[in-house]
Parts: sequence; structure tokens; C-alpha cells
Amino acid sequence: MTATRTEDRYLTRTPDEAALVSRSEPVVWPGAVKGPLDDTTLESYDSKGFLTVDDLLTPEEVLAYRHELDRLRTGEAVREDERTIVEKRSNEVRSIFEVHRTSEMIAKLAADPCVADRARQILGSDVYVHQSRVNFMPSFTGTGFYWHSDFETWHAEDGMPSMRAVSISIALTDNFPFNGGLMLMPGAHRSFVPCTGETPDDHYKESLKEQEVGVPSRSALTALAAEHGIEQFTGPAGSALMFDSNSMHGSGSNITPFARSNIFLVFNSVENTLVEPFAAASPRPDFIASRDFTPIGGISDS
Ligand code: 6CS
Ligand code: FE
Repeated sequence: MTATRTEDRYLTRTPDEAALVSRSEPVVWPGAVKGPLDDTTLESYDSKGFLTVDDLLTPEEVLAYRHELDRLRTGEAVREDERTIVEKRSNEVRSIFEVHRTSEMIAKLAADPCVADRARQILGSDVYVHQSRVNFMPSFTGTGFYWHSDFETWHAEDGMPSMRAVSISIALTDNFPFNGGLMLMPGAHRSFVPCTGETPDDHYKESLKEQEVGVPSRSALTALAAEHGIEQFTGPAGSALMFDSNSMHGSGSNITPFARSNIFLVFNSVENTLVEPFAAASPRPDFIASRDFTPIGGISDS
């Protein structure tokens, strides 16, 4: 059943600015699924909208994934592939989507209990991969991403009904405060920020390079930052950040010699599968927003 706009709790991409909307859904879904996260960690995630995992990967695993990322981005054909996003100015490869389908290593990582069990525990259900990408933030010329909520885009352009998805960003290089590490506003995930501006056709062809539609107003960002502050995800290669689909986040550019790369996986609850977009003429391609809702693995018995 496709929700009509009148039933849409999270109206966005409207002509005029609208007030913040309080989140309807829980952040951590009632304890239907056990997992590796202890109560203190879950309470912190519930409150802030994100958590960090130290040493998710060993140094040897980090090296193996870095070789895999180099394999994935090598070759002229990669640049012509629609799943590859290149930097606007430098034309360097910035992101490659759908890597959970093109890389067996990354498919296994997504299904690994140390990743999938955390997602299932937070979302309280079986999960499937909504989106995967590897990100290369080049040294010296890496451009960041302006403030945004991923859910705002996934709701508007992919038809994701509710805030019942979680992302994990796994660092394959050291994340320093100065080389474009992700910034988040702790607690802002409890407010939905409607954005103005109609979604252009094929918006993803621009928004994945630089998002201009579907970004909050400066007044909304100023109010959120004043209320919640800003924290930055820093940590060594092998560490990971898990964050709620509606976390307000963004990243700066990278003018340092220290390149940044990560594996980015988005898990959506099988109870929250995509319907028609809520604020776009047509859904985005499957390589950006999967419509294969097959759960990964079963609920583990851990
Ligand atoms: O549009 C998207 O789905 C992607 N865009 C950003 C800026 N973050 C989340 C996601 O990968
Ligand atoms: Fe994002």
C-alpha cells in the first residue's frame, strides 16, 4: 500500500520552509533481537543517534579491504560505470555504489555477525542492505558533504517510510579531526528537518557529488547546533561509526596529505521496505536504493 502524501508524517521538499517534526519512531527498537551491544551502549545510541565501534577490523583485515577497494576502483571502465561517482573538480573516483553486490569480500562483511547483529539489534528485526558504497576522500582535493539527514533523502527519493535504518561507516584509513572526518549533531536524530525545493529529475546525478536540494536551512541548522552541539567521528583505521538514518551529519573537505577511505553500509529493517518516493517523480536506481528486500542471514542465535 503506498502512503499518500496526506499520511506522510515527514513532508519534505515543500515550496516553503516548515517547522521541525518530532520523530515518531523509536531509535532503538524494543528488544526483539539480542546482540553484541550492551545496555549502556544502546542507551547512548538512543540518546545521541550514533555509536563508535573500536577495532571492528584488525590491521590485517584493514589492509585486505584496502586492497579490495583499490581493485574496485582500478580501470577506465570503472569511471564509465553509472555506479561510480567522481569528484566534480578533480574527476577522481569519489564513491562506488552497490559494492555489496560486486565484491564478495564486502558482501561477507555486511553479513558478518559483528556488523549485521548490531544492525538487527538496533532495528529489532531482520535487515537487508538498502545501500552500500566505498568512499575515497582524496588527499589535498577531497570535498566534503554539506549537512543533511540521509533519511530525508531516502524518504523523499527512495520511498523509505520510517526511520528504521542504520548506517555503518568502517574506516580503512585513520580519521583525524583535520582530514574531513564525519561531524554529527548528537540528539538531532529526534527531529525531522523538512527541506524546501522540489526534487529535480535524476537528482542523484548531482546530489551524490554535491547535494543542494534536500539540505536543511541555515536557521534550522543553527538551532539544532545550538541545542545539540557537534561531535566528530575520529579514530584509527579499523574503527567504525554506526549512525541512525536521521542523524544530522556532514563532513568538511580534506586539504591534508592524509586521504580518507571507508566502507559505508546501510541496513534497513525488513519491516520498513521501500514504497513509492514521498517527494520525487520516480524512484532512484536500484544500485543506490535496493529493492531486493531479501534479509541477510537469519536472526543469529547470539
Ligand atoms: O543520497 C544518498 O543516499 C547518499 N547521500 C549522502 C550524502 N549520504 C547518504 C547516502 O549515501
Ligand atoms: Fe549522508
